Amino acid sequence: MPAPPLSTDLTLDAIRRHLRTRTVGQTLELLDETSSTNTVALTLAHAGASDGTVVLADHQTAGRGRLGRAWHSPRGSNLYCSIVLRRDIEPEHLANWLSWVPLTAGMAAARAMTCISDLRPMLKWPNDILMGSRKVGGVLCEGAGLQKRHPCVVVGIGMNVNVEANSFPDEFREHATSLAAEAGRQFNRAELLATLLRELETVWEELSAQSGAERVRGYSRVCATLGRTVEVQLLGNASVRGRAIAIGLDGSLHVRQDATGEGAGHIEPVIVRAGDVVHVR
Ligand code: BT5
Repeated sequence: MPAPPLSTDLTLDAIRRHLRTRTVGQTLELLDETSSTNTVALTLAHAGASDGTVVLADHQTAGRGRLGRAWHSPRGSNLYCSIVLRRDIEPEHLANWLSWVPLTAGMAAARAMTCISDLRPMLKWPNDILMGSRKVGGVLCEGAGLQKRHPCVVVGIGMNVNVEANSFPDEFREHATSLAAEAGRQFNRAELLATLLRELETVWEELSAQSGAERVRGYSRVCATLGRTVEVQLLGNASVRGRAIAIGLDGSLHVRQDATGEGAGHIEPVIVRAGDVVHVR
């Protein structure tokens, strides 16, 4: 039988044929269209959805990024998915765990892309998946009950898969790309999704098993931000400019600020726990 056209590649059957996980994606809801898979997954999480539940949509009418920004989500060409993640975490480790969840999700997304395409995406701290300087995907984590001993997070991942590079809106066309635009061929989304879910399962097992130093080493290897001159917009109006020199054990970004004059070399780096990074050089 001839292969189905790629626009109909995202079916439950096709996903299950490729899926090799124990928990992540074993419960999976595939929607033709929704506002935002994160919104649906948050509702399911509040209603008690189990760890590893996945919501996937072919099209989002109100896909979102961080800080109320929009995520461009055309039909039939990309991946928009949200995963319910539940763990048993000691309260004193909660903040650390919460900062590593989005970083490790980005690592899993980059690994999955490499597995199916041989491309080598890198990560812009904290949540962008880049091919060169262009964004090919992003991660949005939202809490669904963090006050308890059993925190629950919804991890939303958007990947530009088969969308044409010239179809992005003007505002960010120069800064966006897709796997197909980079590789010069189309990809099967069911296979990519199943690979992503397997990689997520792996990174989240590693997150519980690894030492902090191993975690930092793993992330640093795929982090395009390290060594770059960056401009960081902190929450509020403040910003920091300098060289990104390290990832902290808590997943923070350490930035040595530009400074001149006596004693400049001894200024402690700024530790950034949340913010928007621009790679300047
Ligand atoms: C992100 O936000 O990068 C997180 C994106 C997460 C999207 C997924 S899709 C499944 C789940 N359900 C949702 O509703 N969301 C998640 P941020 O760092 O704030 O980046 C947003 C910015 O990226 C926008 O302001 C645009 O400049 C740019 N942008 C929007 N859509 C894009 C796209 N498809 N590809 C590349 N860049 C895009």
